[in-house]
Amino acid sequence: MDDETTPPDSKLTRSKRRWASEHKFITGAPARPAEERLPPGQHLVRNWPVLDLGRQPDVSTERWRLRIGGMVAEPVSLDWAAFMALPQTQVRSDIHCVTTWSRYDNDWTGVATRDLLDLVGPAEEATHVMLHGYDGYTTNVPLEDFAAPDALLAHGWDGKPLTRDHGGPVRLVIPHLYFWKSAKWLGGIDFLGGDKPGFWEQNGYHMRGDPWKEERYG
Ligand SMILES: Nc1nc2c(c(=O)[nH]1)N[C@H]1C(S)=C(S)[C@@H](COP(=O)(O)O)O[C@H]1N2
Ligand SMILES: [Mo]
Repeated sequence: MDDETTPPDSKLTRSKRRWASEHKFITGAPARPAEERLPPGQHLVRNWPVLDLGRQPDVSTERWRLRIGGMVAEPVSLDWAAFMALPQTQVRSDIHCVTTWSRYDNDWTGVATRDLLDLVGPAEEATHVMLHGYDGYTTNVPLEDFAAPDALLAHGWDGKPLTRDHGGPVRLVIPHLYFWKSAKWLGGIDFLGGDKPGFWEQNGYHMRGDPWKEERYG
């Protein structure tokens, strides 16, 4: 091979290639072409509707804990200080709700799911996670979707603490799936060796929920 035309295969170039394939460090611009930004059957809203089971638990940051367990090397229970001491990430992303509204350009602050995965070390056999809300809500997500580079556990929106009606103090945000997968008032994450339906999934919603494939109902 000719050194002039072959790029050097250093550790850094390998890392950079991986970052490029993962779209790492992209914080704003959507990766999809503009005409594909709005998934089929969706319409844009400017407001931010509130949807939940009708119970909005009042969880202070003093009382809040995040329990992570199941198929992980290091099960943990994080209090607020431990959670806020993790690396902090900012992501701008769009919301797509299965009830057909979408909302563009939401500025989230929180902990990237990837940084959480580094902390707990999922077992090789783990394939899915079950998210638990303080209101008793559950929803299941494939581990690969949970680990998406723009997925995060958000405690801030638009530069302010996430309000209680939208799931504060901490909610999940997985932008590339319908919003019912983004559990509000997040209190627990269980790593599983297989798929299991959560609340809406038991009631007919899709196990994965990709808006671009219109995976609304199972
Ligand atoms: N804990 C919890 N999380 C939840 C829900 C819920 O009822 N409880 N509803 C889901 C649904 S169906 C949607 S569309 C979004 C709504 O989030 P929002 O009220 O911030 O718009 O939260 C999702 N996460
Ligand atoms: Mo929803």
